[in-house]
Amino acid sequence: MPQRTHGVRVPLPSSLVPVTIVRRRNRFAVDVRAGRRRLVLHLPNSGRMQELLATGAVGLAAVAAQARGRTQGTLVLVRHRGRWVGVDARLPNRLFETALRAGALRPFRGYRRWRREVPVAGVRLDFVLEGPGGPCLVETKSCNRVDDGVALFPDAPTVRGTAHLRLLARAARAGRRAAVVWFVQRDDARVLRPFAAADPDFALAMARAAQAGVEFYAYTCRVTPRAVTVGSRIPVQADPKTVAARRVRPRRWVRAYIGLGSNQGDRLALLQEAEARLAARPQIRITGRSPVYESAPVGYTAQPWFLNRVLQIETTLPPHRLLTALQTVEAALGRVRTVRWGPRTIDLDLLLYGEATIATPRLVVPHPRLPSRRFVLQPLVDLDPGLRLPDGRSVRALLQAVGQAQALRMVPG
Ligand code: GSY
Repeated sequence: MPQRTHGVRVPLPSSLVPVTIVRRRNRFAVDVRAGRRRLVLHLPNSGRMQELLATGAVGLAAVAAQARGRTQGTLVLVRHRGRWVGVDARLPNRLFETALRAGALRPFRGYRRWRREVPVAGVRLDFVLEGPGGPCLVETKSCNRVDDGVALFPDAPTVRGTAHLRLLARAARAGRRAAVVWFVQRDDARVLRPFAAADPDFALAMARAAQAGVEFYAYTCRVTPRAVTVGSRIPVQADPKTVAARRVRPRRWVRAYIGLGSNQGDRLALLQEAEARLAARPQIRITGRSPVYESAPVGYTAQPWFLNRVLQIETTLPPHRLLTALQTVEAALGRVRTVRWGPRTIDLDLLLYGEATIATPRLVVPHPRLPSRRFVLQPLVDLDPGLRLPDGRSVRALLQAVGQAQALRMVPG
């Protein structure tokens, strides 16, 4: 059951000014329009926030009477899909301190004194709380990325964040209490997870910190132009299965799914030849093949229709070596990479690898476009109607959500 926390509220300045985002100027500044004025605002947040800071998005800013340095104010809120979202990453510390004073967060009741910005082992910790049971080390984090109810953190690599987790893990192993508290500055999250695709090192550090005994808490917030108020506590899933790819070393057979696509030459023969070349490897066995579908091109649409199918395989190859094997088959069958997303004799995509979540510059698994491609989702459901992604999403539900707009028809194969 979500736990409700009443009354923890940080008021926002009363004179917030409506602005329209023009563009992100750099990591910490954004160009906006306020009426007829063009302003440069400070963005107190190092996250990527691409979906929030789209050109034309509406926001609210604290505009200074006189410009300070190169900026004329601070962006505080952005309107996104009908709700206000907080973008000031400094706010969580204030929310947490307000909550401490009010004794409003159950896991931290009983701490009457605390220090802020405490240097420990070369890192600055947000809080060290003093209580009868000994100190508790706390880092607060601001999160404002939510996909389908899942709060994802971080949305850009954070070396500092990973260093904090490692420090907290060491403290926990030494028997001290240590915690990370996320404030999701919006009200539509029901769970928080590491965003492994954005920062695999942070995701791994989070899994290790959880194993070491670091406590994780996350709270949603009700955000209005007047105040940010702490809402419900939501679960944090550190996901011990999230590991950097180089650490996935199967000794046994791992199930994986490979997407095949061709829209040049003898398309069906190419799909069959690609399968035969994979099956010829001792480390790969084919355990299922979907029907063949003819599908309208998705993405770059000025190209011929594709033939697509998905193979279910078992393999002892680790993910990057499997990727190399797929690229070797592509090269042997004459694939030349010219136009990105353009015509190709054969394309072999690693869609899923066991339950692994992998995010490295060369390989991202699950395949990042899998959830939006009918020509992949339909064959996956044909192979296993109960299939789920590592984050728990049902492939069949994703297929239903995509609908029938992307044309697809089964052909003899
Ligand atoms: O990564 C697959 C290449 N590809 C395809 C494809 O295989 N089928 C369809 N229908 N559209 C596609 N767009 C791209 S890129």
